[in-house]
Amino acid sequence: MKFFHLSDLHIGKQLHGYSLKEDQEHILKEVVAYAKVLKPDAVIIAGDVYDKSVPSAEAVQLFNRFLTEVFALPDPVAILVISGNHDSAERLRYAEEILETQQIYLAGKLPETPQERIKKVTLKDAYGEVDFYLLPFLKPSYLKTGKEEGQPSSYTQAVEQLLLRENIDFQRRNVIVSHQFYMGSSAPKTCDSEILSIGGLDSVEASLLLPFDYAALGHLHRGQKIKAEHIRYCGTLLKYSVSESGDEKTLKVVTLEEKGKAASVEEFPLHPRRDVKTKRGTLEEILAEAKEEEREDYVSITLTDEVQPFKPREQLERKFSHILEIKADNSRTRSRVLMEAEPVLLRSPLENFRLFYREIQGRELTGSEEEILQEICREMEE
Ligand SMILES: [Mn+2]
Repeated sequence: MKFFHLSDLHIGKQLHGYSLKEDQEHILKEVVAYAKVLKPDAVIIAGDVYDKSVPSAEAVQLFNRFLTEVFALPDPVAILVISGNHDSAERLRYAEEILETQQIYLAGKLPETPQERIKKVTLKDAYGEVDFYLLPFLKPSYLKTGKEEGQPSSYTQAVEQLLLRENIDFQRRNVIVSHQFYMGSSAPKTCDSEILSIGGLDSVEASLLLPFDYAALGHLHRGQKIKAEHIRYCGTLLKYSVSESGDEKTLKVVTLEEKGKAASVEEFPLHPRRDVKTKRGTLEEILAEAKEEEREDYVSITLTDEVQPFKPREQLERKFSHILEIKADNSRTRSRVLMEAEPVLLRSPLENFRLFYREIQGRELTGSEEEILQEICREMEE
């Protein structure tokens, strides 16, 4: 059994205001080209197909084209998709039952009541059957147990409850597809293009997935293993933030042989239309070193000039057509950062508003205005 492990396509995403449509189109075409050659049995998308729960018509068209091209390949390929936290589960599972007859499995709906089950898809190869469990993104509150004592209090408990209900036969080959923040003993590598809750409150204990033959995960945008070789995030196909500029994005192809034999994961290089890069130096240095082939790349530029150069953006735009940001790092900005790092006085919301009001309006609050605000602050605290 060979399958492509994809996740976090975030179709429709923008990068610092630039539409990534052409980049996403280009990279999905490369995935299709790889499928033509490598002939996988399945393509798995582990959540965050779209960047928004209400994707643009353009984004829907792009995904539609990708599905159509995979579907049109000479050798049949099953397509398995779960919804991520960015997707609308209901919209993603449009025409779910009809599409299933064509080997396109869309899991958007979570088994909410104890009677419902996780969507299971069984595919066959020379070694027999493989069960794929498609678990869409979930929060503990999504599960309706009907009584308070059974209600999961953490993300780990919620996933555990759902898996226990399945009575999975671990003598068989099983793959779980899930979109959560799984954590092993050490903290996973995160980056700026993900939205995670502060302090990892949404984390799920990865050891729950150990009994599976492979865990195809989505949510984290950096490809990585969690806790074991066979529990993996594939990472995004494209760099979705400046913090990923040094990463190498690859296509992950998983092969499962007979039960008991470890899954193998091969990585294939991807060739994005535009790279995401960081540049650092004086304006003169950056202009002199700019290469023609990086003209279209997305660049984050840090200028180290001690004296503010003349119209830096205009000059840089002659060399780079997709500038994400221009930052300054010199002794002045560093001393400013140091000053800002001095302890900040903690003021009450009311005091802060008074100061803000004075600055904007040029006068103090009147007595009645002050009363209204006191009332609002009280309500806020309650
Ligand atoms: Mn994502």
